[in-house]
Amino acid sequence: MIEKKAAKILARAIKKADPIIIAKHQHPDWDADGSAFGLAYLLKASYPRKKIYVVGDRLTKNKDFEPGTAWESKQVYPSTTLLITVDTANLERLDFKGFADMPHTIKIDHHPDTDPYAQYNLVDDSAIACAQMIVQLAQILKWKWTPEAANYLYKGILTDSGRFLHAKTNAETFEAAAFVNKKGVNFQKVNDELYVDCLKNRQWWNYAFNKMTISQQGVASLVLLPSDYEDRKLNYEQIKSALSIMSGIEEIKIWVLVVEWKNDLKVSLRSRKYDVASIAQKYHGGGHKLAAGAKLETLENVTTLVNDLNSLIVQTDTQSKKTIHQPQENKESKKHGTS
Ligand SMILES: [Mn+2]
Repeated sequence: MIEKKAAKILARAIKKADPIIIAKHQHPDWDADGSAFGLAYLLKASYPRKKIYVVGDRLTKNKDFEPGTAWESKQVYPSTTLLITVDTANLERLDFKGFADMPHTIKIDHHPDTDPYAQYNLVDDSAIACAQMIVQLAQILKWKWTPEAANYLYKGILTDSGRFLHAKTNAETFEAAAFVNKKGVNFQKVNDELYVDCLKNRQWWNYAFNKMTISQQGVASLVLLPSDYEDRKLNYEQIKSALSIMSGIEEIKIWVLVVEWKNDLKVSLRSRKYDVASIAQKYHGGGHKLAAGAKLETLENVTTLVNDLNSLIVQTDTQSKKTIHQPQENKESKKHGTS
């Protein structure tokens, strides 16, 4: 839950600011896009005279709050410029080049605050989605609502919570969802927009599922190369969505997706139980205990990575067998989610 004191600090900074630039992480997901646009529509409704921009890649063709091409190359920003970043844990991942030139910066995020890069860092890592935090801020600060703001923020909550299934989903999540519903969200419509898929994507999943391999210990791995996706006219998000075909399968304890994209080997690691972040750290990555990301240097490293994950399963299972007769609450799994 966001403290009133923290919300007031944000409100004071916003009152003094013009323009306000809202930035998010590279390759935005719906929580990043939803938080950024949700916040932009709320601020525009509440402070109609302020200039508000959303920078970086977008998930849709929405042209609102576009900064124009000149903006990012601008040498001097007015001293009243405020940058608000959403859903972005590390500065390295921020989809905005002008950070160093920003006179005022605020970070609003729900990941562990390992990189407090802004002048003010409003972080709640108990929140399932950054969008949930924006809804709470709007409630505390009594911002004006529009149906667009409500729809964008609901998409962030719905996707980061895995449709209200992931570990950190709680009463606050449902309260935020109920609140945006009263502000104009049509649950059915949003669900159809996000989850009704096209045949091309399902055929891609089918192809990917057949390419997946599973180790004896239960590590599923899927390596997707340009030769796999080039002829299919898929964007990065669509390619990466193949990660989800490996989830929710009893025999698969850890699942790994490696995508070769623009000369990078991007790795996504997921599990229901095992601390995959500890392995991700070995491979230029990190993240949550059950959902982490990494980068590989060569394709040969996939074997090493899978071996490390096999060992992680064996070690964790041996450890839990040893401690089985002294039951204790697993605090770790409560602290970390899969957002
Ligand atoms: Mn998020």
